[in-house]
Amino acid sequence: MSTQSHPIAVSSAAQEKPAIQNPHLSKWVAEMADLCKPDKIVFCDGSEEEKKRLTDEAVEKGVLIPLNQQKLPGCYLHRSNPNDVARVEQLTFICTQTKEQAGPTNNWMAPNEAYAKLGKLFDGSMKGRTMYVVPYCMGPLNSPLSKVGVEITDSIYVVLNMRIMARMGRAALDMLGNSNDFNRGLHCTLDCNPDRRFICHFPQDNTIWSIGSGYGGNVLLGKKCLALRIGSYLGKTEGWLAEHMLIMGVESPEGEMTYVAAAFPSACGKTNFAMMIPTERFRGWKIWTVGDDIAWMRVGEDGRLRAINPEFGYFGVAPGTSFKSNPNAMKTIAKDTIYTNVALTKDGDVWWEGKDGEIPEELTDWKGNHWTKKGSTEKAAHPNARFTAPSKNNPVLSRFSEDPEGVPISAIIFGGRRATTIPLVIQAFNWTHGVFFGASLGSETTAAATGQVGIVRRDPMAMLPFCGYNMGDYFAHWLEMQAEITNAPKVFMVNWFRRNKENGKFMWPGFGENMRVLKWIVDRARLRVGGQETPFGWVPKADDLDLSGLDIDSDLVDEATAVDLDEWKAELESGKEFFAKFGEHLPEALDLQRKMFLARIDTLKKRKWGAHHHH
Ligand code: TSX
Ligand code: MN
Repeated sequence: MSTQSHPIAVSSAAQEKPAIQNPHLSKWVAEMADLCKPDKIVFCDGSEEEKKRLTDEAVEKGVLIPLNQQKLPGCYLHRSNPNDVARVEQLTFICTQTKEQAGPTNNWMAPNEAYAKLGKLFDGSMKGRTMYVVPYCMGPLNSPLSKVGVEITDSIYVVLNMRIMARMGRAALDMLGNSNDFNRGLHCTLDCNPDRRFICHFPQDNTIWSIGSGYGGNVLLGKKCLALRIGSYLGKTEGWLAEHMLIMGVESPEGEMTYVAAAFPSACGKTNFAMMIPTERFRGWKIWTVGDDIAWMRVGEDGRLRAINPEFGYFGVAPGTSFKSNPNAMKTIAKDTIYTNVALTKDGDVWWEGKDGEIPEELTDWKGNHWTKKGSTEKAAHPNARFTAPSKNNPVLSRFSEDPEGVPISAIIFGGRRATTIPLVIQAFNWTHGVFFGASLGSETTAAATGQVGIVRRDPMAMLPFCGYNMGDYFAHWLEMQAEITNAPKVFMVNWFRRNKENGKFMWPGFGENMRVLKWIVDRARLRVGGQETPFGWVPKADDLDLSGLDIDSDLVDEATAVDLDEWKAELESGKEFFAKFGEHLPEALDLQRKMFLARIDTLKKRKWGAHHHH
């Protein structure tokens, strides 16, 4: 059966040529149309005309609510189904030939079983609906690091979000040409019943099938599904890295630019860090955003690790975002933004917990119900409410964000939210030690809904929910990358969230003051500042961190940067169990790193090393 047997609507720009010239693409679209049986197929070209037409249709159908166009030009509100507000890890599957290939940290389904099970759900799922074919490119157009995907979806919301998050439409199709090398993504919203919700990845087929959800992380297939899960698998087979990292350029007052990539688990303020404005003391220093969530990194001709941001927009958490925490994000989302599950004010403005100013007396909450400051106990915005905004709105977007060669990475940072143990900043001794830092990454839970608050969850490289193959093999891939890199980035661990043991308060002011830490990192990466060797890595000496003008007690900074033998011993012992999960797949080098750490601690405990180094 061919696409001709279905009524086809094409948008204007595509009408000069046949809708799809690529034979592999037209064959696949025909097969998927055969399966889903839509009333109509629309090939998206990414044009302004198409955006307007789909936006109008979404408004008419109630999928989008126009916001106050004076205050928020080009902005709309979307309310999701209340049972469909976040990624669902228990319904996310890696469908490799064997369970072992998916590894102990992923849900696994055999590919044939998954195709059969989801095939039944997709069968006729688009009857009476329109099937949109959305070609897109992850990464700068025509960059050797970029990848093309095509998402088939029945959701206008998905099309309009994909348009912001990726280079979408005709340009991506032109880049693909007649190649068969594209990711095949199929999505159908169904009725958002969690019993019929599955997000299945077929790394060996470069295919994603997502059904039963309308929530971003599950349905904007270019992002977590392609750029991380499938991407990490492609990275392993093709010799590059797909990472859950922000990318930033750090510019000195002299105009020297240093690029840093950083992985943080959720609720650590990754987007805030990616758009950080240094405090007054660091006037002349500037942070430029290349990306806020995902980095694709490959060794360049020059032997350095080069990174691109595969995305074209920000899909960020709204609650907590304010002019105080992130002024650049507030400017980014002031126009052409789709808001999902935020609260609505009487005059068509948006609101969420943690926004600047007074809490409004009355709102419409994220479910569309009347909400009052005095009478309501529930939150007005969903805690996972989102904004989808184009990166070109970001006032500090790096002018190299579209560089097809990628930016050269000098430092890699792993960060977590930890009340104890992990110092403000520590540098690994070498690449292998740095990979050990990443593999040991952990963060404390903040949302009460996900279980106990303050429990350390292991989240290696912040990739636990996003690694598309066996994570033990992923660690091995990281270690092997060293062979290709002649000029390896220096690796660091940071913790903005250490608390004072006596009063429980955060010891480090964070936010713009993180520039002080970043400067040390840049200077270390450029081999021009001192440090103190500890059994765990390099930490700044008292005078190495520039603390001038900082309104906190120097004892507190000492405490924030201190390392404690007993705390680390407990940390390393708790890591043993986690590493053991990977069995034979855990690289020997990582387990040896852990054991060497422990042996050093035992040696030093006999000599009371800690007495000189913490207070
Ligand atoms: O984003 C954060 N960053 C990185 C910013 C560049 N947050 C918010 C995390 C929630 C997503 C932080 N919170 C940071 C931080 O560096 N640090 C903290 C902890 C903290 C919170 C409040 C204060 C200080 C530290 N308030 C006062 O000191 C007044
Ligand atoms: Mn993320």
